[in-house]
Amino acid sequence: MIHRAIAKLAALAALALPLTALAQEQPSGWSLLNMPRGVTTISREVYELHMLIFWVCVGIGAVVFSVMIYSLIKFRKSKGAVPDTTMVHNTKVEIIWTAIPVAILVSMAVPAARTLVEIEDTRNTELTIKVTGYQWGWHYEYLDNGVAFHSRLDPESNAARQLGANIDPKTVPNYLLNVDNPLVVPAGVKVRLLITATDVIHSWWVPEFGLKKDAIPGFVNEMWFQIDADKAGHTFRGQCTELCGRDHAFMPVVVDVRSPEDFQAWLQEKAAEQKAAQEEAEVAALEPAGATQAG
Ligand SMILES: [Cu+2]
Repeated sequence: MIHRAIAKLAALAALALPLTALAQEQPSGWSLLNMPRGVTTISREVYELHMLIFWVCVGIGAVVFSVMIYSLIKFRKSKGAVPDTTMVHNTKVEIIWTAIPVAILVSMAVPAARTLVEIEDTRNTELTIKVTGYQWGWHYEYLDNGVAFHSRLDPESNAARQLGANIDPKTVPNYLLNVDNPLVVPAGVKVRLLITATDVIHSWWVPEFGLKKDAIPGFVNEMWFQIDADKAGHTFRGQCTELCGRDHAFMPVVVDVRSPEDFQAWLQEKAAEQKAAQEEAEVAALEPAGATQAG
C-alpha cells in the first residue's frame, strides 16, 4: 500500500518535471513539486494565493481527519459504543457547520477576486504587441513601431525531430523549446499582448509569467505582464497549450528579456532593418515595369 503510494507520488513528480523544467532557472528538490513562483507581479500574486489556499486546505484536512480518526477509535463497537438513534436534528450544530465553511470561502474569495481583477486590468501599459498564432508558429507585431516577424521552431530542433533523422535530441540545446526569432520585451515595463489566431485555436503560455491566454480566430484577447526589472538578460520559455493540430508540440514560445535601453536599441535597429527590406522589395517590384517602359 505504502509502496504504491510512493510510486504514485513519483509518477506525479515525473509529470510535473517537464512543466517546471521549461523555465530557464530550473527549480530543484521540493520546489519541483510546486508551481513556479515566476518573474512577474501577477505570477507572484498567483503563487501566494495558491500557497494561502493550499495551507487553508491543509488546516481543514487536519481538523476534519483528527476528529474523524479520534471518534472512530474512541467510540468503536468493540469498546461497547452504542449509536444514538434519538438525536436526528440539531439546529445549533447545523448553523455552525454552515456558517464556518461560508466564512472560510468568503475569506478566500476576497484575495482571489482582487487578483483576478488585476489580471484583467490592462490600463497604463507602455508597449503593445499583437500575437497571432497559426499552424504552426507565432507572429509578433509591435503595433506602435512597425516591427513584425514570425517566430518558428529553431532549425536545429526541427532537423532533429524529423522521422529518420540521425540526430540525438539530447544533443540539441533546448530541444523543441527554442525558436528562430524570440519575442523581445523590456524588463520592468507593463507590456500588453493582443492575442489572436488565423486558423484554429492556439494558446500563448509562459509558465514563469503565471498566465496563458487562448488565441482564437476572429477574437482579440488581452493579457499583460510586467517582468521584474532584475530579469533583464534572461530568457523564458513556454509552449502553445491548445491542441492545435499535427505540429502542436512544435510551436514553442521564447521570450528574450532586455533592459529598457537595450530593448529600445533593438527595436530601432529592427525597424530600420525592416524598412530597408521593404524599400528594397518595392524597388524590385518596380524594376520590371521600368524595364518594359525603357524598351
Ligand atoms: Cu498551437
